[in-house]
Amino acid sequence: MSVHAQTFPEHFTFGVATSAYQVEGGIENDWAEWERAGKLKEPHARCGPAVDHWNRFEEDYALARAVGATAFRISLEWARVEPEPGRFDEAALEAYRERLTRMRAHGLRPVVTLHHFTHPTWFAGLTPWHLPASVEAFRRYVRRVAPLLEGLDALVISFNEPMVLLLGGYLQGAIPPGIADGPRTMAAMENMVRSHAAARQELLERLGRVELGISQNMLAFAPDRWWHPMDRALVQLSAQAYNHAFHEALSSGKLRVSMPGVASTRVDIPAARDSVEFVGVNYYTRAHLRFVPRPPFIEFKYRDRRERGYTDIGWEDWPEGFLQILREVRRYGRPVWITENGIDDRDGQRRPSYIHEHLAQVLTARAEGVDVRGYLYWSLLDNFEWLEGWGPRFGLYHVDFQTLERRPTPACDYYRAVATGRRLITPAEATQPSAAR
Ligand code: IFM
Repeated sequence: MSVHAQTFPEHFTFGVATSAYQVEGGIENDWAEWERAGKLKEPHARCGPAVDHWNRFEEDYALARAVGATAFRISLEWARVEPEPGRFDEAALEAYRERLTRMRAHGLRPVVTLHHFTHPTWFAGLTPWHLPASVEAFRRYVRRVAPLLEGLDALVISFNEPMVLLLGGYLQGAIPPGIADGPRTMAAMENMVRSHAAARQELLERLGRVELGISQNMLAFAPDRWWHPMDRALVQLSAQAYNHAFHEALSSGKLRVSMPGVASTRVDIPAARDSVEFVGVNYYTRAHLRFVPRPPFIEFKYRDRRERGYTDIGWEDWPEGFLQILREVRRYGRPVWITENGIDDRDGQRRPSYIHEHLAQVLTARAEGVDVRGYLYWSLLDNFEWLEGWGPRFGLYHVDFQTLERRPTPACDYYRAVATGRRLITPAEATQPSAAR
């Protein structure tokens, strides 16, 4: 790699990512209900106080600055803001405004997700995503939170990983609201696209301009049997449906999904056309797909074909797939933000090289002309990992889940060295005294 290709320009942003339910603590929403129903892998696990970010936000902003971050991704918890339909909690709104203002004061650009998997407890009963009323419910919420963003130059993400919610919550029934129905999944997807467009209108009305996108979980798909035509066909269909259909709808206004025997839709939503300023990519791993001759016709596997060793959550460590995805999103002709990338690494030893190898792919993509503007590491802190509960550890900072003490992992020094030095160095180089200069 040339010296130029190893360097991040001044305007490239390094940051960290979190989400409300996973870190704040004390939230009553549909996930808290799901936990009480014993539906996590470990049926007694609870998110509860999470890692108390709600009270420790100043400390956490300082921790982010200490690793060289200049952007901080949070999400607003809809359930805090609108605990009953149409009743907004002014104190919660004020508390979020204070947190965003303090974030700015710490020198961190806010990256604000409006929806990160969770809902107020009333949502699924009254306006679940498969009903058109969900669009007006989301619009009403966004109208009330839009003023919080005034004057902050925030990057705004309408939905985090909508396909994860749709697959898990509407097609498989494994996460709230626990529906397992193909046509409802497609109706929900359409309404989420419409809701993004509605959110955009509300934000523009209030703020005049907005930098808006979604954060899409993108998998590098591969055929389980490279020679098998059905496995290869599944890769094409899945990449289109899972990785691209949402991005494409927000670019062209045309929502197209075709997963024969599973779920399909074809609908034009003109309000969604050109409705993003950036493309948000969450990249973690590769997935191998195998055709099976019975519903749902797909088997999904993580393989370790290069023998790098699975990450602790059991995912393949496949940095090459990151480049593949970055090349693919160039087609949208928009700046790209890596809104998440990270590793569950429970002893923290492997994280520096994971970051190094993934940032190398970002630099290669940039050298090829992909306009990647920023990288937000998932996550600043160890936190609550949904169905997996408290096992996984993605944090730059290790959190003692009893005392909530935050302790740096080796990746903190590494990330700071790269983010402040603006040059991709190896983890070994970062331990040498001159590294961060
Ligand atoms: O923790 C999640 C996050 O909420 C969404 N993206 C993937 C992360 C790791 O699984």
